[in-house]
Amino acid sequence: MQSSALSSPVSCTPNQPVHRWTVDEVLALYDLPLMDLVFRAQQVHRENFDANAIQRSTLLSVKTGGCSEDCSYCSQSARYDTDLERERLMPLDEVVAAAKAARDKGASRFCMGAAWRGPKDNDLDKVLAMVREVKALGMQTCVTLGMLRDGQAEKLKEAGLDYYNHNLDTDKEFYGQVIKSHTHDDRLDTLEQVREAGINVCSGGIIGMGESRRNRAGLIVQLANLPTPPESVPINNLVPIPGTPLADRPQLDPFEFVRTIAAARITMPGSWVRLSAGRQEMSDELQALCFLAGANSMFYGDHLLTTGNPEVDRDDALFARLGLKAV
Ligand code: SAM
Ligand code: DTB
Ligand code: SF4
Repeated sequence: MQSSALSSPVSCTPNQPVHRWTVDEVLALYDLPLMDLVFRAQQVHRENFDANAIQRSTLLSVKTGGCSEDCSYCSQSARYDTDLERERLMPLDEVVAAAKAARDKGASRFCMGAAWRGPKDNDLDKVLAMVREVKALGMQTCVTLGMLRDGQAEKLKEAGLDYYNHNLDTDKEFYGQVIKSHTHDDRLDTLEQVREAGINVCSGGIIGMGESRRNRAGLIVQLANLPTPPESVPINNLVPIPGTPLADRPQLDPFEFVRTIAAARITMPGSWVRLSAGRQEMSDELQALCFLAGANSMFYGDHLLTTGNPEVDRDDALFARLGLKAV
């Protein structure tokens, strides 16, 4: 007779991914005919989620521009001439008013972003007050503040933070071609601190930066093979920003974006996959295809951090046309 461990088809130990993906396996997903890939992603999606429910987060840039880092895609790096007005940390009352407005329009999560390499302790204290007050409105809270130092994640957890966003952005191989002021390992280190503090992890990447399909597959593998995959996986399409080194990158085939969503869905079946930056330029039909491929989260509100997002009325009309419900 087999032992129960042997007879069990997958050993699903907490904190262990069900399957360790290889880059070749994920490349094989990318290489499937699109209809087969989307069908498979939709099957996985339906086994794990309500296929008609989309989670909506609203973003607010609480500290804009003047960032020390050199991320080649970013409007907020002080190293590039991007025409962006640098702003100080927003006052608490303005942040709370924006969160209330987002809640009243139907967002379930409020995500506050700061253009920092990482927060200084006195800035962190101000963000902790924002987290407490937004949480008190009954919303889920998320912040993205850059790299964290020892003890900072614990303070965020104590303040009631639900999610910390920190993207791997691209795979380890391509990372140094896009960002030189910090490393992929630095990003992993912060993700570990967030996880250890008991905060949900939000981590994804950007596609369309000139990376290869292998790099895209590598990013998906690195996210899926984390000791625990991120609860939330934002997939951003590069928004080209004049003045940045990536301003003139040619547009990627939109179906490659759909394939990336599908690969994220199949490899991270229990994660919320977010259709993120770049949505303003997408047709309603392309967005519907992304939902079919397993995206079930989006940024909702007229702005991302420094660039536009579809207007709330357009999104509401899309939800009505597709019979989607917000969660
Ligand atoms: N400074 C913090 C950090 O780097 O984690 C938080 C803010 S940063 C703007 C958050 C994320 O926005 C980046 O990791 C990147 O994935 C995304 N992002 C920034 N600029 C973008 C662009 N032009 N197009 C697409 N995504 C972008
Ligand atoms: C994420 O993955 N995308 C959001 C959020 N996390 C912080 C940011 C997108 C930024 C797009 C460019 C901008 O508006 O500056
Ligand atoms: Fe700074 Fe974040 Fe922009 Fe990089 S992505 S330049 S760390 S704000």
